[in-house]
Amino acid sequence: MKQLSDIVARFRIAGSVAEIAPLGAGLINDSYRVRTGGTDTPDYVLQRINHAIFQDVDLLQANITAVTAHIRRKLTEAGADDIDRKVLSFIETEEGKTYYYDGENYWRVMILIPRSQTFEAVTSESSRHAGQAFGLFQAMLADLPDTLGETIPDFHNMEFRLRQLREAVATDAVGRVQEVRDYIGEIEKRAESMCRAEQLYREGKLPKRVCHCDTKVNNMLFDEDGRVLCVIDLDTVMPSFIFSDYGDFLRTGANTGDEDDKDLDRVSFDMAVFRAFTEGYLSSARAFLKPVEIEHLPYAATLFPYMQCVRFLADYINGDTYYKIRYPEHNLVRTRAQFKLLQSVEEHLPEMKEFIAHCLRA
Ligand code: GN1
Ligand code: MG
Repeated sequence: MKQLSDIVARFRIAGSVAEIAPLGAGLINDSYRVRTGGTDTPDYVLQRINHAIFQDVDLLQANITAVTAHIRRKLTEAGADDIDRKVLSFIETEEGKTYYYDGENYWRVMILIPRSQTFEAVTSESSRHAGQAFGLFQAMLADLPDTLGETIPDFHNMEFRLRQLREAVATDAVGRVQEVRDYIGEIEKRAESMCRAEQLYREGKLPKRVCHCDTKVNNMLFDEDGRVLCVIDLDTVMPSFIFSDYGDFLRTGANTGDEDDKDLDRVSFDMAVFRAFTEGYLSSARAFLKPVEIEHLPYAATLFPYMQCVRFLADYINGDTYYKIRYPEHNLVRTRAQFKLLQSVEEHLPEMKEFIAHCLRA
């Protein structure tokens, strides 16, 4: 691989590179923080795009350019302050493109938003802000004139994810199926009810909207006061059901344990986070949501731990070809933790329904 500094040099950055160091905890792309010398030049984020997963980098970057330009326009129209901290800015190469191909890998560079922080966990207070921010993100993109392509086809299509798991089971490439039979059984038991969104879509009852599709907590930047500045990791912004953004935030934000917790006693669904996030989300999204979307929010809270469980398990059975792992059983540990979370969410379903009804009366 080429020197990272040679790659950065292809982009029109301000200042000179002082240091490049690994950044973040994503499971797909590799990110680096690029520190520049001097006090008046920004720092940057250099990212190696996972080209095996995002196969059409042109489409990917075109989506991101359309989305960030649209949000910037909306913020400007609304007279927002500090816009450069509220939307990502990508840097062009000498050839005027937003990515660089070195013959082997695809790279991109964006400005590192100053005085921002990421979290792996949230409080109920910050979840309220996050809910509002995602509602706003969807609202701002509701009138995006460009049609976005699917950067990963069928990304949050539950029927498709189940088909992938079933294929993995049938192939049993590395002989792991036997040890996970119980999980496969639990997944199959719920399969039909979890495909409710696709069913409603086919019946013409449920719309697709532009969604972020990876609203896990560490994909947003918070300011010093715990308010959401900006949503990052825009690779999966594409048309989907609003359940994607609502559900995936709760999957990560309302988990009292970690996504890959080995101690299942730590994993449960935090209703205080659920309540705060839901209130925040409804405050900015209620105006454009259809009744069928609101009615299925509790379903969305179950769908994402379930889908993630299916995806982690399929990857485990396939021999760990998709997600970065840190140890051989990692995807199995993740599967177990997501399943435990799912069970906890299921126990809270009546309470969630009641809370949403209460929000709508308020
Ligand atoms: C991946 O890139 P990252 O780590 O934010 C994945 C999400 C999963 C998540 C699980 C493109 O997100 O869909 O929910 O891991 N992204 C892709 O932690 O598959
Ligand atoms: Mg990420």
